[in-house]
Amino acid sequence: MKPFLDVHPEVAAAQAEGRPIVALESTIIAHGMPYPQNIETARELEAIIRAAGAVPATIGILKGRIKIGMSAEQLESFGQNPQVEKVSRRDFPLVLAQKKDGATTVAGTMIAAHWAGIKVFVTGGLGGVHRGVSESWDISADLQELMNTDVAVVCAGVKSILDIPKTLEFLETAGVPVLGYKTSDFPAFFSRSSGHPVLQRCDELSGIAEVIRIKSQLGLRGSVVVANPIPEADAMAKDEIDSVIEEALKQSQKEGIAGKAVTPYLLKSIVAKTEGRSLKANIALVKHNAKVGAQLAKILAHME
Ligand code: PSU
Ligand code: MN
Repeated sequence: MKPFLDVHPEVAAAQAEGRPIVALESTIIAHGMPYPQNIETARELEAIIRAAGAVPATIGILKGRIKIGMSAEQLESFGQNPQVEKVSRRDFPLVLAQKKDGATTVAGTMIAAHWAGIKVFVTGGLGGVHRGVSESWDISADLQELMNTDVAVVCAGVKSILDIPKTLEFLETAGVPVLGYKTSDFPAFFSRSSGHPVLQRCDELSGIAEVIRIKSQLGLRGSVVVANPIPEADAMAKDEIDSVIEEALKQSQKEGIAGKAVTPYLLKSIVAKTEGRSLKANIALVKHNAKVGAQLAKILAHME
């Protein structure tokens, strides 16, 4: 896969010296947040990771080349480009063959991070089993990637646009340990609690790093999910966000939205309906994840 990757010099230097690296996704920039907050956030995440003593590697595809870490201008190009494809596992060969631009999802970013030997990835929310799955069969490819690819993912749980209990059942079947950082309750993205338990609460990142290390030494493939709830001060009232999500779901069904368009449609609709309050919460939780992810990457780098 090396011939398809462009590793940014800052990332390459960190790799050569065994310094901690944190992967970041680009779908959150291109399809998850509006301009200009998407680009501002992408830049801030990189700054937070650097300040914590790790090296950020934002991953995406430009003209058919997989970028592991990007320059400021390259990052900016994801912010306002309506042509940029959303790239999950199935999309890599086509987007590379057509030399297109592509924003990598959680699954896509995990794949590329793994190719580049990066062990920790920070995002906002995972994809999962959609509500109404028995009709739509809509299950995010993120879940299969978590099952198969050995990259730890720091997230704030999943949005309740998804069926949270079914998503957790899938992860259990897939053999993915879901650890709660300072929580015993799987977080629901905008709110700190989904009402469903994680496998284990961990109050220390060193404990989480130990689980990741042993899992890898055992040769058990797949991810460890580090569920890090949104900070209390930034969390939204569950009632408010739940009713907005209900409305967005109904609207998407009425408009016949399907396939890879579903998640971006719902995200956009939620931002519009909350007049940006959800966007503020979204930005706060990813920043928090970036800080925790950088600390985790540092501990893991020391263990090696
Ligand atoms: N959930 C969010 N924000 C996001 C996404 C999901 O709260 O930005 C993005 C991620 O990139 C995730 C993708 O990997 O959507 C999942 O899309 P799908 O459901 O089509 O697999
Ligand atoms: Mn889907």
